[in-house]
Amino acid sequence: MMKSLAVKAITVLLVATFGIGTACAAESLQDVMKRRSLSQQDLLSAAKTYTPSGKRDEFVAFSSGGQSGQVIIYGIPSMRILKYLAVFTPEPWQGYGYDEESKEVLKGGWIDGKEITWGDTHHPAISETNGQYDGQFLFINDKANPRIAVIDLRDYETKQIVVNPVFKSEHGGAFVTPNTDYVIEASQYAAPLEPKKFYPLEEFNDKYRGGITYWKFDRGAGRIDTSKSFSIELPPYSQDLSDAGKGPSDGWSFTNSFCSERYVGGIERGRPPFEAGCSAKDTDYMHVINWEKAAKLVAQGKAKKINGHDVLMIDTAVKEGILFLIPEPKSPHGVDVTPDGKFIIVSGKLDTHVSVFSFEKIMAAIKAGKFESKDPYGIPVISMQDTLHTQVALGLGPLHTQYDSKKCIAYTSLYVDSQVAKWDYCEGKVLDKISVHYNIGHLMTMEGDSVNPKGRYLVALNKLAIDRFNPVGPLHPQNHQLIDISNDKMQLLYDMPLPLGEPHYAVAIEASKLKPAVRYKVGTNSRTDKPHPGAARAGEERIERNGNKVTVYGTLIRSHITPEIIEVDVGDEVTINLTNLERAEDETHGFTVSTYNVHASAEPGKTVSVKFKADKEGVYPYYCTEFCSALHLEMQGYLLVKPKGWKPAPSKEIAKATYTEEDYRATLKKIADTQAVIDVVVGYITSTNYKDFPDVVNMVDDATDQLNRIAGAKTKYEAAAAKKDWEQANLWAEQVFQYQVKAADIGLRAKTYLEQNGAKKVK
Ligand code: CUK
Ligand code: CUA
Repeated sequence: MMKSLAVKAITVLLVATFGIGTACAAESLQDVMKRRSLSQQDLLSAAKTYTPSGKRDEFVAFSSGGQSGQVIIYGIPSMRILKYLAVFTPEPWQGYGYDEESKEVLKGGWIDGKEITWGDTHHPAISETNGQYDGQFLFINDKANPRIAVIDLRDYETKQIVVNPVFKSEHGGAFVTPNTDYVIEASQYAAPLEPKKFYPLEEFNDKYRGGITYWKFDRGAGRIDTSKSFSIELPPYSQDLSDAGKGPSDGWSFTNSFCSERYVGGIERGRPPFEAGCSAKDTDYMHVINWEKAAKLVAQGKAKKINGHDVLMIDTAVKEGILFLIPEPKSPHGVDVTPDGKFIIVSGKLDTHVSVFSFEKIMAAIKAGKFESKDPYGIPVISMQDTLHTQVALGLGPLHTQYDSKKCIAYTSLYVDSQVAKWDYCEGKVLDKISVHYNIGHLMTMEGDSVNPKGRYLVALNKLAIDRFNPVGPLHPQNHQLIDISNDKMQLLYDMPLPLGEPHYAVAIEASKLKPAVRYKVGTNSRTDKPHPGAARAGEERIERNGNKVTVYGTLIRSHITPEIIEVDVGDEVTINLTNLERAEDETHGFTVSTYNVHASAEPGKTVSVKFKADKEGVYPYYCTEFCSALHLEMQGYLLVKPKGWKPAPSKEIAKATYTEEDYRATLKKIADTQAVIDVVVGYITSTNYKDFPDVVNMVDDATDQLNRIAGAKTKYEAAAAKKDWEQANLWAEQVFQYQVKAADIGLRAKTYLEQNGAKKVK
């Protein structure tokens, strides 16, 4: 041992002094450029994106996860993925769908009593205060099964899933009003509003409907209040994207549509297909809605209850003057309100133009009662000419628009051209274009749909990657391309493969606005934010039986699961509650029981539970699934499922190892040595102003927890030694050593933290 260490030390010295042992001297920047065929431009891009070890990103992006039903979180400009956040789909790492608390959240998303385990997420939205991102909540929609999820950014957990009570599909959500009073969700494919109601397609125009739901968000509760939410009935035009007005247009919302032809396909019945009939007319309709007044009408009882939900019918909406239509170039996609709230920009997917509508002109026409016609449902139609500010030819397939921090500057994705166009919507002129790879859908600038966009970067969310990455089979990753927009010319910086579903939209917020917690108050159910009835503190662990129901109140702390043995009878219903007693940052424990398909992730302070029927007799190890300490592998236990009528044999004891007095003395020596180390660390910490560092205070509390357990174990080893039971004496002494090791580990981390964060000597 000594010898090998010495050899190692000498080798290190030789390498450091003479470069012996390395192939050649360190490469210069020029060498690396040559070897990797990098241009000056590449180096500039690298310098703009490379985030050195330990440094953090300026912005955090929340991307839809498409068919994965999740949210993908990454940093900008490094484009490093930080988390896949489970929303509509079970996700085992987070225990989502494998512990009881998250199952309750997922259950909120069941439809007609049916479990739904996937979602098609499209549009994430960050909560806003006065039109600015506030970093408190995130919302995202499920297009396939019309639902909205609420994620709390204090702990990045999905708290609620609400099912739309009147739609069968949706798309134009989630978009928030400037103070997050409402979360907007528009339907997509028209269907009868009543649940489980059948009407033949021949009755499409009469019985099928679209609509928009305004979900009332209760910020204090951090949940959508379904009882105060309402919808507006709309014609069976396929409503598409939405956006809320802001500034002068606050109180209004805009939703466009396609297939206002109300065409019904059916090749099998000899009819031309949907795509032909749905793009026959030159225009579709933008819906202009006064949601603020709509909410008042609902409060006055003017809505009709459908499936227990308030719906303002078209007739009422028309009579009360809250619903208007404006023709827009056919098959439009994005509808995006400018940061100042004065214009609404609509992209006509099949047109080369983007159309800039003026809110002021819209209001003037409404005020003057100047309408060009009514649609078949009696909704007043305002003329396009009366409301257009300008139209700009950008290129083929314009889809979505985002804004810059610079006035009047917008960026629009061009799907067919595979380009991003930078243009001026006040003057109506194109400023720059850049090619992307390939077929861009949405694009995103930093806080680019708020009243206060931050500029700097743009991400192109491309639909195809084709040849950009190492091939991984016929299914390719998505490609999010980072573009620098801080100068007049856009510059492509980075390709990021995104290997999870097809993201549609993403939103990015200044990282400094996000302030997630590092721990829960001990015993919290993270999905309800309330104290968990199954919580236990140290010393309160127990197993209770009530008939065939066994409930475990357990705890987790490095490196120990209490209890270590759970005995049940075959057929028992077992609930295991676990509270993580840790306070230190990132000290998560996981929990699973062999072959019972349960898993939980218990972050510091959290209480989680897993539940299953012990329907097969046998021996099932359980263990901690997160590598949490040097003795993580020993963080284990046994679930014993006993056969019916099984009785233990009278004299059997658990197999013993044999220890001698010598072993016991050696362990005592080890304890004394370790204590000396701990004393030095404690001496250092208490000599500083450590109380000024809340993170260190928490670490010290955790370490003290471990040290406080020593007294009990010490009494046991001394009693055993007095009886010359060296087996017991040695094992309890070893346990004391384990408490010391964990305390020392935390203590050393606290010491490093203090050294790195400029703690001052006070003694
Ligand atoms: S959508 Cu997919 S590219 Cu759902 Cu916003 Cu436009
Ligand atoms: Cu706790 Cu591993």
